[in-house]
Amino acid sequence: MRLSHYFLPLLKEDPREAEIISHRLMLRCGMICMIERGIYSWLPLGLRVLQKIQSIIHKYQQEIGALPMLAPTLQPAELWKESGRLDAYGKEMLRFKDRHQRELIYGPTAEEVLTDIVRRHVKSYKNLPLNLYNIQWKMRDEIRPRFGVMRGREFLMKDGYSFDLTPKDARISYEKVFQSYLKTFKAMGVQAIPLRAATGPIGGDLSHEFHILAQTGESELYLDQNLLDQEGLEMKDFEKFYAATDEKHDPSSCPIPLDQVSCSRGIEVGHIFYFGSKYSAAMNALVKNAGGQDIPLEMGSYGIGVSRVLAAIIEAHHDEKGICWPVPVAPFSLGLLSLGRSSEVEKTSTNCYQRLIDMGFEVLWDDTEKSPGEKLASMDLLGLPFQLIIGERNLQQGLCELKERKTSNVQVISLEEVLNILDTNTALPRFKEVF
Ligand code: P5A
Repeated sequence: MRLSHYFLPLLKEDPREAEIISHRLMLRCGMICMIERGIYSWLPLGLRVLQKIQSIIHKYQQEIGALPMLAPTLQPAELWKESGRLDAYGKEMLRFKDRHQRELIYGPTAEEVLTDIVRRHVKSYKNLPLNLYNIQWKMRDEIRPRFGVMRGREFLMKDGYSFDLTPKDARISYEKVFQSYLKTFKAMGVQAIPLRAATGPIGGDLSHEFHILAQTGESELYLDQNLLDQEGLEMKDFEKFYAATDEKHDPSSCPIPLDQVSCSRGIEVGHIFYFGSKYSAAMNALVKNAGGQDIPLEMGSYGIGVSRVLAAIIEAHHDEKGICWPVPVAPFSLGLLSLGRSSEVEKTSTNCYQRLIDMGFEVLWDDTEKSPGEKLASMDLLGLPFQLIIGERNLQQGLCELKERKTSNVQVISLEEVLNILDTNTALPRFKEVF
């Protein structure tokens, strides 16, 4: 992508309304634009990252056999009357009437919708287990939307729903999602810690939240210090460590010495629930078991805050100059900067851009008239993993600079060497067609 053909409204100054770094950087990089408190437009650069995050989610959902679908954003209030939660959600739920005076809501979550689909079409245990998920906009009329997309009113959520015959099978489904969420967040370049959590208006008695540790996190977490050193654990191993959100933490029944418990702040990027037959019994979603009896489905639901995790990734990956994107979620892998206006710089940059595109890399080429200083600063702000800098002086010796954004490590080498380094970097995504 040529910057001169792109829409990237960068801000030079820190916007005053932004209290935390991810919000500041998202605004400064032209990723989002607020249209109303807690409601944002996603500009081209922001959307690219959102799409990267979504493809990682799809990959790991597919791995556990969960099936993608798309539920509507609007739901009839009737369904929520059936489940008995219409009032429980209170003012967070946006309600309105259509022209026929039918009460509708903008879905804050979709347990009722999915229970309704499954009760219509699944009648036998032979069609189980089933795990359906979607990535869809949700609306929660938060009393205090803040920190940009971190706590929005309209936000993108991955929400999945599992259906099983028995509590034992349902727990297996829960554990599968638990495990796959750890992989999902890791693939996005962040470490998410699972903690025992309260279930709130979703219900049930088994629940875990997934948190990314960050000073700016809104949640207070109580963790066994040893948990932080662990890698590749299964759910049953995690259960051995004490990890609780502030709602669940109880110093009087904490099983480990309190001086071993560290209190940290975290951003809740995922939340999973096992609630058995809460919705299926209320909504009459029954299946026949092997003995021919109709019994209510055993269910769980599983959420990831897709737009929130994007902000959390920035909280975890930035420095004083701007964002440092982890490779898998970076909007482009590489920034190409042409410094100076000589025809040599122009010719080499054009050639280089074309070759990088042909190799399948996602490149953002700053081909604008801005000064070298400005180009370098905005590329650092944008935080693409690599920068390829073509400047007049180096070019006279047939050289250019390859800079790794995260480490600021610079190599002054020939263009062929740069292409070779990039070509052998297997972590960089390659595309046949660049969207
Ligand atoms: C699980 C999926 C649920 O709604 N029903 C379907 C269950 N869980 S949850 O914890 O309430 O939400 C899931 C995740 O959505 C993110 N989230 C938000 N992100 C941005 N702004 C908000 N206002 C907001 N509210 C929830 C969180 O990451 C949460 O874990």
